[in-house]
Amino acid sequence: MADERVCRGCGAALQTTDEAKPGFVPASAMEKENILCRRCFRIRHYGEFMPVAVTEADYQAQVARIFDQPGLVLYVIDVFDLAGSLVPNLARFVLSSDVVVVVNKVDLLPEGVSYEGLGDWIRSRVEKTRVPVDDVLFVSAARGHGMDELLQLVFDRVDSPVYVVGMANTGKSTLLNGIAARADRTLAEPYTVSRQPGTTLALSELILDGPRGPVHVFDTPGLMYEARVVEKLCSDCLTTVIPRNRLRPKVYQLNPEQTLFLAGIARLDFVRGDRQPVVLYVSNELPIHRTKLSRADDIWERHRDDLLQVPCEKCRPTFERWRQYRLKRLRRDEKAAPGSIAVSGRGSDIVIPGLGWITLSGAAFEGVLSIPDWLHAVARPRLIGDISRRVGQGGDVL
Ligand SMILES: Nc1nc2c(ncn2[C@@H]2O[C@H](COP(=O)(O)OP(=O)(O)OP(=O)(O)O)[C@@H](O)[C@H]2O)c(=O)[nH]1
Ligand SMILES: [Mg+2]
Ligand SMILES: [Zn+2]
Ligand SMILES: [Zn+2]
Repeated sequence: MADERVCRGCGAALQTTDEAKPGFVPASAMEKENILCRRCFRIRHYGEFMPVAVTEADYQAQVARIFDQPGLVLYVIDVFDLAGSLVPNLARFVLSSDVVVVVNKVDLLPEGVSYEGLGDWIRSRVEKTRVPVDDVLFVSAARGHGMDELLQLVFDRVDSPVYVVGMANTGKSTLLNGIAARADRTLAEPYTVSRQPGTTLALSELILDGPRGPVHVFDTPGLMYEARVVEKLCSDCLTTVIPRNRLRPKVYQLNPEQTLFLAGIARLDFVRGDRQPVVLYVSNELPIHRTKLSRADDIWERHRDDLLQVPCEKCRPTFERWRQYRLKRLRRDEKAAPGSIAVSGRGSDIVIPGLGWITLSGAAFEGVLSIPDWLHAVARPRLIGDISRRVGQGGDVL
């Protein structure tokens, strides 16, 4: 595995014959020691991106190694897109391994989040896919939070391999670069990281010199999965939609018959109920537009470019068809109707995977949430307790 003939950045086998295929380098470059393929070179230096889809069959062939040589699986989850982070059919590969769910990108979470509540919710969602979870860790691979604790787990694995596994774009390569840096292992070439999914193409091995002996850690390619916000948007749109900094909650005091547009990606109609605060946890850059329910269709028809902005014209065709959920705060004895989302009397977070979430307070609410038809919204107990308290803590009241 520690073969010189693979690209240090993405794991692709190096070749000099086909420029269009992964792993291409000009023949003259083959003489060097730590070789970076041309694609990695361009991603790093020019921010160009040439996504390469790892097919499911290819992917499974690669992760089959985990089944043959069990060890510690670090299952990396994007805290912003749990649904889009669950690897289909992972269970059968990891049954004999220890699985630690590594919830990444927590630097983006607003202050005041209940990590316990979030951890329980994530654990239960992962366990529903039959993957046994030994532990849940919260990290920011990019900013370092939680990485020391993670490194201790890794250093303990002197007798079996460690695999960093997860869907494309969850931050696996960033995590490995962070582990290497913390383990005082200077990489001649860091693993290639990019804003778009489909960066790492094959397994690549990193040998750490731990206090108890050498540890073998593997970066793995991420599986692509089309029904995710991150795979439907161009690089420009992603700059607006994917948060880059800690979220600042936006609090809207809404009256019935008002609508909120979360760019041109989601629409919340508040049809009936009590005036109440509605809190948005989305990228600070995402354009939000509040209007009367009676004007909302007109905004959608005529103001996508100036008011809603994202998705851009090029990305728009995949965002034309909506899926609609009825949202309703239920009374105690009431059951949710099919196709609807129940809001608890204690308040709920309505999660839109890859975009963020909307917190409803639990006051009387009836409305409709519209999102693209390839996405699925879910409700979870709210992560942040008292909304009115939040307002004083850096939230914007609008
Ligand atoms: N805010 C934040 N962004 C992160 C963090 N870790 C990774 N990212 C970003 O997530 C994106 C994907 O990171 P990668 O490390 O390339 O993800 P990957 O899982 O290796 O992706 P593939 O190789 O495509 O499977 C990049 O834009 C990273 O900067 C983090 O801790 N916080
Ligand atoms: Mg990667
Ligand atoms: Zn490469
Ligand atoms: Zn776009």
